[in-house]
Amino acid sequence: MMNHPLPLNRVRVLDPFWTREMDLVRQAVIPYQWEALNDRVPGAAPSYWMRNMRTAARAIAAKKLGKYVPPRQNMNIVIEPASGEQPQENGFYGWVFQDSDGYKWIEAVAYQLMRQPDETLQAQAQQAVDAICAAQEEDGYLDTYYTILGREKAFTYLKDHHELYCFGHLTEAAVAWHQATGKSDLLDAARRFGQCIMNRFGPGKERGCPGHEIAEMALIRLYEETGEQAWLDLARFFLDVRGTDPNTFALEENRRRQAQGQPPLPVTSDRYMYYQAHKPVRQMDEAVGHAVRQMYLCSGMADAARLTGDDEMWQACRRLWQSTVREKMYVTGGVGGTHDGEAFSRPYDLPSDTAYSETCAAIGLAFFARRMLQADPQSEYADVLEQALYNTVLAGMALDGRSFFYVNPLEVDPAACETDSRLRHVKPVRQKWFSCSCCPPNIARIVSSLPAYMMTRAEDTLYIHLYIGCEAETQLNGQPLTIRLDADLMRDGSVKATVLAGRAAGRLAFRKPGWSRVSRCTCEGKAASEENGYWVLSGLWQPGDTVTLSLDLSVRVLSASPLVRETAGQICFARGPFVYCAEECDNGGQLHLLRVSPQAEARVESRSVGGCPVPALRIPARRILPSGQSALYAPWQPPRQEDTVLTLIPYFAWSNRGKGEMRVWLAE
Ligand code: FUB
Ligand code: ZN
Repeated sequence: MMNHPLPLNRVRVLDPFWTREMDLVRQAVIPYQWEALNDRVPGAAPSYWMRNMRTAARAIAAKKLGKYVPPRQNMNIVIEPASGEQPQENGFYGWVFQDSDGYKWIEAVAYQLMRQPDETLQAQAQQAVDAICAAQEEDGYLDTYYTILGREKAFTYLKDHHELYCFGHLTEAAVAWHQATGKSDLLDAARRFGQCIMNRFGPGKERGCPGHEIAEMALIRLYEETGEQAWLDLARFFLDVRGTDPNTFALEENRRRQAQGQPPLPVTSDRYMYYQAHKPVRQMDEAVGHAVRQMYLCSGMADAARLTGDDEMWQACRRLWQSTVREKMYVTGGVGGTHDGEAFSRPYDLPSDTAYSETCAAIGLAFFARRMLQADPQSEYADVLEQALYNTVLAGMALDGRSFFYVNPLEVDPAACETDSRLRHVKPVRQKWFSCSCCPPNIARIVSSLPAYMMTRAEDTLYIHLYIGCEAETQLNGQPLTIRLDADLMRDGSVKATVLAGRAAGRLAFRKPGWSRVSRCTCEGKAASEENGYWVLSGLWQPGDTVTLSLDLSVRVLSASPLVRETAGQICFARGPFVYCAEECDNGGQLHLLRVSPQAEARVESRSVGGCPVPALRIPARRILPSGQSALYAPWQPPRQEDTVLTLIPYFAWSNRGKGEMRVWLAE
């Protein structure tokens, strides 16, 4: 079964919670990031994005005149000015993939323009688009790092040098910009770069594949936007080459070694697990290596399987999905537990305090889930999509939209983060920007494109995956239908779908959330049947028809599998899609001394956190008193404890009230 997200300009989000988030991105995050891309945020790490684009454009002009003087720089993965020195006028700065930050920003702007036109914003994005087009070489090549530092070396280090990753982000931005404005300037730039890539790679040409995946799903998006088969073929080529021998990353490594007079290494794939190039994709069965890469690969695979009917590819997607969500995902929907390479660890290794759980990896999981839903609407995919979105993805951004988390731990002790090198990656407060700033613009683009995750449409069925209040214009069996969804999961579990306009025969499918223990779905004159975790109602739909859902938002107590060593003897709390945490500002420090019973009755209380109204939980608990034992070790005695009442807030809202301890998992 194939189904597609609704066009963004056909869905108007009305949900109070999500409207706030989307407006925040529009009003605070996007303008702030524009300043960041232009290096105008005092105290924040410079981005160099606009600077690199302009330098590349000047380099291209100078090359044409035969007057190009390359900067005095080596081709490193990240290049910063020497300490105390100003950047060289003609130099490249930042990470090798720096171009992608601005591409993500344009994509986010495009989605916001589909929500609501805005001349100023569009003019700024046009400036960025023009800068990109000016940085494109005559043969379509577009990557400022190589244009500035050594075009002759282009495409020789696919494993780590991210050209195809930047191409992927450019393409995603180009499609969104085209959809939002009807303008084809960026789309043409992406196509021309795509053609330049195709001139070099493909069947009968050089073998190669992205060292950081995304081009696969982006090419498929370009195919779906333009109908041009070549893009789907190139995506499949990249997927087919990956992990096959002789391994293309090994071959390129050997070419470099040869140039340096070093002996060659074996060209087998086994060394490339970190890059998901250790075996052919259709044989993969475990989520491994760099987490964002793995999630982006899975997304491309799911798209390819959907469009080509490749069952082997689909079965691999299923296995990778299960490995991810059954053995390697945090309760907050984060993935990639180890900071060692920002990667997936072994099954059930989900540490709370040293967690990596990169924001981009949770975003990648949401991409993967949405694509699994498109290929096969099963509620388990939507459950995980929601878990990632409402918890880790949102936690990546402060409630004022002005600072961000890259790493999303489930337990924080600021004093430890600041002194312990094993926790160097964990920040107790969000940062203004990062020298590697992949996450902030990624949050901007996913939040701005929220409607693409809420519903999907097949010929005869509208699937409602997320209960986010909105008005949506769609079609069933070719007939128009406008539906309003009234929902506010922050407040209660009642959801109502009302047909506002149109008249169409077909099916409406409402997800039965995994977290809702007792739920009902009713509609006068229509019986709901259950299918793959959805209530399905069929018949003729016309204005005034309503479907009422009652979802169970009572507080849930969760435990992790006993195989997760880290959380043995601990529980956490959740309500609807929200996972909760305790913060020092509500509960005092030393959160590890709190003891809470799974039977404790939680009261829901409305609170304002960082200006955002949230339902807090108040739960009777006990606190062990450290004064009960002064020696480091002593003969056991019942601990001295006192009664207390815990305050828990949704995880996404933590660290908005200053620096302090935080814990999701609490001792039972
Ligand atoms: O390599 C590009 C991006 O930077 C990755 O997706 C992130 O994990 C960060 O390493
Ligand atoms: Zn990131």
